[in-house]
Amino acid sequence: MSGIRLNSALLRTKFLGAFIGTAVGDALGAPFEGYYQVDRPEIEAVAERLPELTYTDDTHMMLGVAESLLRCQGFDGEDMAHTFVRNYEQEPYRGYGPGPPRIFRMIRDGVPWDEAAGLLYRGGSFGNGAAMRAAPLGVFYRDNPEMLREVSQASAQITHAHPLGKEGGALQAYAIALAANRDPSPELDRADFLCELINFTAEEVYRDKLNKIGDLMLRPDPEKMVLELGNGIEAFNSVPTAICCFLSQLNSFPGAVFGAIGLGGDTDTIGAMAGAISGAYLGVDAIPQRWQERLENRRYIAELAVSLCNL
Ligand code: RVK
Ligand code: MG
Ligand code: MG
Repeated sequence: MSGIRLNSALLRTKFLGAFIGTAVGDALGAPFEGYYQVDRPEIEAVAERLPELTYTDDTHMMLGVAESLLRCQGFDGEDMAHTFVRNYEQEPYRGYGPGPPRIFRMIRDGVPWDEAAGLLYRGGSFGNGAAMRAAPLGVFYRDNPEMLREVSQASAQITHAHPLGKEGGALQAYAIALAANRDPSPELDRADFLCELINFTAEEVYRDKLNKIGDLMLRPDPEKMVLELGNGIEAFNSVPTAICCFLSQLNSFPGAVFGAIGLGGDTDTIGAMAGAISGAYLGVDAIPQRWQERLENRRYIAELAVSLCNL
């Protein structure tokens, strides 16, 4: 990974950017989940009108990843799985996908943490639930792609045992890592960034879609992005899309997130993932204050980000 040594203040804003970026993208996208494409003025109007930016399962699980990494000073599958279970039982109303609550019940009833997910969907889920929560892994393992891959896959295994679900989680974490390792000035080389992602991924479906981003990021036509990359709940129909939204709006957090939500479909999750990468690249100050101020549990989310940065 061609990263640079970042000073500690810059690194801190990047951890904060990845965490707060996930939550803001999730909360802004949530009102539009399942929509066909949405016009930017409509998203902007709703964003300004919401009294609170309330997050969903995407952020709730991302917080679980961070809590467990902090408690165990690194990855511990048993602890992370039980953290997910506890958090879900405390706040089951967050809009979880169909699979995870079933897996949480199995784990609570004694099925080993790395076996439960394989019992669903004939060989595991390829939903985007492992990718949506990847921000803490991306920033924490940013300097070690092998470890990042290994831990991303193992932590995905708790809920997403299908190889494409796990690979989506690893790819999203790596995109966040690459973004966190780049100083935003001077601007990053987008072709080089894409090339690193293509070299990283081990699955053809992701490689094929990443190869399409080179053109799409230069001319981000929503119809074409949905047609070629997808906007669905499956990891392979949403992780490359989020990466494309970030790359087509490199210098604007609102641009990346509005672009993602504007595609319709799984808006909270694609918003959360584009927000995580953009926040990791630009840092937390790129996220408009008027959104940060209204973000639910902002102080706690920020505390976790800073603690992980200091670990
Ligand atoms: C509600 C066939 C499969 C499959 C397989 C499909 C929240 C199923 C968040 C499944 C995110 C869905 C989202 C989601 C995250 C997965 N064969 N179909 N092998 N694997 N699917 O249940 O945590 O919004 O239709 O694992 O990944 O905001 O129901 O949930 O948008 O993908 O949920 O997969 O969902 P799950 P998840
Ligand atoms: Mg959600
Ligand atoms: Mg979603």
